[in-house]
Amino acid sequence: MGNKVILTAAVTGAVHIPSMSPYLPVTPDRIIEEAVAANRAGAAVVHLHARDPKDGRPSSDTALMKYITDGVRAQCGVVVGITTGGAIGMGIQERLASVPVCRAELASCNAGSVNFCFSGIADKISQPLYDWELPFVKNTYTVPFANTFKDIEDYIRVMADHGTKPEFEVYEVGMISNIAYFMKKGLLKAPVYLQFVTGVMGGIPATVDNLLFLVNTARQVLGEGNFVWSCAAAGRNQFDIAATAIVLGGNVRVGLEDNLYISKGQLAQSNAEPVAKMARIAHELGREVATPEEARQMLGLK
Ligand code: KMH
Ligand code: ZN
Repeated sequence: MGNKVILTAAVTGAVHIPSMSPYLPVTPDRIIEEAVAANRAGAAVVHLHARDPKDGRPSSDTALMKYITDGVRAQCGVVVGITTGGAIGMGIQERLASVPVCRAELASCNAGSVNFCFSGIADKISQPLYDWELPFVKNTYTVPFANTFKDIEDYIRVMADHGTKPEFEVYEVGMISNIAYFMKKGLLKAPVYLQFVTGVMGGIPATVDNLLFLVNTARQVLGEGNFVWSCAAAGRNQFDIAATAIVLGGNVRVGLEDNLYISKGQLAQSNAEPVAKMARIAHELGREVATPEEARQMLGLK
């Protein structure tokens, strides 16, 4: 298994808005289709958010999230991960509510508070499709993404009670120490799963040096063998940083949550496209993609 790479498809997220791409999946059925197709293209894991089918706004509706996770599981064996980050502006309990309902194998667990700003999108959209879009993105200039120690502890406990493993979203290097704190407290079993989310405005920039810094810090703070890591890069550095992660022996997340483009100026027409591109790059670099079953073993899922 040592050589296998887990590809995660982050299918829709809660950053990009429908006006940015006609290919961003919004309805539950489209999200399901995209997740299943991403699995066929090589994704062992999918990371799922829900959106309101009427207008594509990020949604915390647990019935929607359950419909999506059940739909994906009915059609393929991919490892299903759900968001607990939700969208900027959602409440802490609101973001957590799908964990007991969906009982997914993985759920994101945001490892600290950070500014998470994408208000600049508003400058690029002159004719938004929906009224909610520009106020939503502009709001991220003033509202932080709060994840206190108490919040993180509550999330870890609720996930443990429902058979869900936390995927720690790490936006800044100091957040690795937050995870170490919960390991020392006995709330987490090794290996913990880290997703380095680079390139968010407010978090660590997506550079090769920073990725090395994150990986080396995790080795020092958590101890080699106590963690599995993956890397996502928001925006145009997605593929460069993902290729670097593959060379460094890590795992990779791509998908329309993080980047709407497949290459400079060219929109990706599906999540399967960036997944297939990463699978090709991994193959060329001598690493094959993990199956969902192999990913389960590597992540210590039951
Ligand atoms: N939408 C972002 C605020 C997660 O899924 O946990 C956070 C996010 C991370 O997407
Ligand atoms: Zn997400």
